[in-house]
Amino acid sequence: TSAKKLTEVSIDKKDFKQAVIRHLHSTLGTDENKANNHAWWKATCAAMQEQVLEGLRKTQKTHYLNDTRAVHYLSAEFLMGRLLSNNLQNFGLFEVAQGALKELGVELSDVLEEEPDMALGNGGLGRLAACFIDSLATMELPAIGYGIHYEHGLFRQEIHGGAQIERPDSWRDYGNPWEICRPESIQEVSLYGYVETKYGDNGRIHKEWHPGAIVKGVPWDIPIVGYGGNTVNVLRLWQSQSSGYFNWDVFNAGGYVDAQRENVLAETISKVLYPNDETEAGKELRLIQQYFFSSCSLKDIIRRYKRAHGDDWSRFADQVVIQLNDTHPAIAIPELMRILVDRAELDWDSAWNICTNVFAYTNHTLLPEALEKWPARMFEKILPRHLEIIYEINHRFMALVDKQWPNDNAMKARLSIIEEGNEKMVRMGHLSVIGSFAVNGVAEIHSRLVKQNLFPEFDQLWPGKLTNVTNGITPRRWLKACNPELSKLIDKKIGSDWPMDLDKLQGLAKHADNKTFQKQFMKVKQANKQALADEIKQSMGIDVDVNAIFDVQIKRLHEYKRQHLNLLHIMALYRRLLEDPDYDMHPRVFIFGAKAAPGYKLAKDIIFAINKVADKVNNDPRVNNKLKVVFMPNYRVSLAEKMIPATDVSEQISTAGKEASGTGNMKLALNGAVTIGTLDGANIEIAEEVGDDNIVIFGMTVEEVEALKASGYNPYDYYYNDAEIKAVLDWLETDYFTPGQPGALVSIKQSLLEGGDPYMVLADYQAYSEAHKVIDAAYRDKERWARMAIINTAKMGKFTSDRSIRDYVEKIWKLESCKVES
Ligand code: DL6
Repeated sequence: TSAKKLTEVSIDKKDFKQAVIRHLHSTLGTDENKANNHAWWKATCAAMQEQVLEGLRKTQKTHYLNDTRAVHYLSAEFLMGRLLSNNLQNFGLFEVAQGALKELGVELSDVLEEEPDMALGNGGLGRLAACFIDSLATMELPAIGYGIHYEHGLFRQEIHGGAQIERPDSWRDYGNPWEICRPESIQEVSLYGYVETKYGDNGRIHKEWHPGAIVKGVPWDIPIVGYGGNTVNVLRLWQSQSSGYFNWDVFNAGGYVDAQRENVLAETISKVLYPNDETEAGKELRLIQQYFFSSCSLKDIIRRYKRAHGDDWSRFADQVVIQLNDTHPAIAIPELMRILVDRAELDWDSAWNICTNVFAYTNHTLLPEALEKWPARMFEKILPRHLEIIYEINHRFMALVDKQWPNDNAMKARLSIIEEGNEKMVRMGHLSVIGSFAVNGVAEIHSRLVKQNLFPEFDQLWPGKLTNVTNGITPRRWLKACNPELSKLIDKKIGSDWPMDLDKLQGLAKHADNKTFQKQFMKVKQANKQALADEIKQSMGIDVDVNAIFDVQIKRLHEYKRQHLNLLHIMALYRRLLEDPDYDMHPRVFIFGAKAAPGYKLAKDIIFAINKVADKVNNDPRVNNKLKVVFMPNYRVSLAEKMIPATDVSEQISTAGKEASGTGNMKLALNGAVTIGTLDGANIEIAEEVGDDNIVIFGMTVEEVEALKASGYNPYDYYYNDAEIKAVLDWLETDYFTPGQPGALVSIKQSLLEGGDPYMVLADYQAYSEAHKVIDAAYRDKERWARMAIINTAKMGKFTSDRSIRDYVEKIWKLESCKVES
């Protein structure tokens, strides 16, 4: 492979060892005798970074000399996780580093544990961005990721007395060895102020924005190493800093406190990641964050373009495509218009023509609370010129709507960027669709629903603009690196080129009935389960039996993802065991990992309930170790890497129509877990790939959900007609799980009854319970289960993020790969 080729020519064990020692001495000022694991980690990163930076230099030079068209992936989130292991793997240097450190008496696995996760994202959307930039570099495509250099990433979760407590995340407190500051590329961003209208000699109106504040955007570059190590792209993250312009005047005039206030505002912009995931975040600071990084990124893109093309804008759309990862960077659309019309003095139509050939937008959710809208009033205060531009875009768009649907005011109201109501709002989704040449959903069913339910008129207006690109995951991180033993087994069976061509895994299918291979495959699973069991014992003091079924639900905590459906079923199993100690079930360990948005009360209540039920069940001798419940705190990328290889059953149980795609479902199946899931998001496509025998599907379809809702869903029907549901919900009201605190878990019951059960948990309960019996029976048949697990791994080729990127390239970006000579 190219990784091997590069390794041969780049660095061997002896050189690597020398590089580590050199950095230990001259970068860190310590030596082999004094160094702790943290120092070894830093020295190893520095040794690796030498290789990485050489790759980066070559890549940038090649792209510049070839004047390549590039994609610019704008995302408010990049959930990168750890980089050392990934970079070693992608450069083909993992074993080299392992051997070098071993000779120094150091275990690479211990060193890897020193790295803090780079958690600059909430969940699926941010992790998708991280997988995509891995694939872009691997496929040698010219690409830059743009985002925010948050000082604090997603909060660290602690569990106290069963409840979630949020602690600040400080991923770069002791320095981050991968990032490079680029002061030479600092950008300035304006905020607030007012707009002056000027009339030129030629009668042309010119708008001048007089900002009230200017902040600096300082770029930090993180090199992104493609598999094989040939292309090293960049993730550029912007940190906000005070520009000093205004505060000096204020300061000199004696306004010390005011001057300081401006500093604080400027530095607050990139201080923290909003910890929301599909919940509302309508805060002024968030809009400022969005504008800040969009504006810095655009100016950076334009600077680079101008270096090659000067003031000739005619080729801009040929060279530049900008992908908006959700609506968070949608403000880039009016920002580009502002730059083109106010600064470059292009006429409106030419500017709009450039814009609408540059931007493309990905939608990641249909949940109304996650569709961004900003009060026009807030816009006027922070970005007065942008609001004018949005009005102008809308005015022209309304004329188009009138042409298509003459005199239809209801249609205009529906399609307008401006939502009229008590408070005028700017709809960022509408702005994104109108300003982009392509819009995609993230799984077949989601893209269909985007067309049918979210933007049907836009689909009529611009047939073909709305499309689908099913999500994917990088198999380098999510199989090769996180599951080394399975990877080695696969290498032996089908060769080692599957990480670049995941369809090759198909080759495993023909061995799915082979007893020896089944044993080998399940032996790896058992060893991974043992490693996780050790981790659970060490971090939480809970003993779990590796012969039990490891049943895992890992994702953000949200009602639509229905962790509470899982919990109700666990309580029902517990109850069945108490009523009948011989209740026939294979031992199960239910394992959760989930963070709740700090302001999302019910989500936090569900975490609390899981922990309280876990306390009771795990300490009740009557269940005879048939049932265990584990909530692993602080779910994050590096924890996922340990949980996923050890999973038998993957819980993907969202209400049909609510989970846009899911990507955890893909990671788990790739590692040989069997899905219990609804017909939602990418589960549907996973089912198509693995076949009905190798997945357990249950519950209502989207159509059934819609029909039940239309007919007037009443959760009490299920409560009164299903004795188990009633008993379990009533149990929540007692103090059985919360001794001395009756009612501590009642909010869950309330939301499912008085609250109307918005995600139809009770309606799907029976089907879910039956589906678990199917899982139980399948697992007891060892050969059948091994076959199912192998087929899951074998059939995941479609879900490599390389395929997603290929789809983007063909359908949207029209990019060409560019070979970087090593
Ligand atoms: O597309 C990535 C990921 C999907 O896999 C999940 O199904 C979806 O819930 C998630 N969406 C978000 C939405 N956040 N906002 N806005 O994270 O995207």
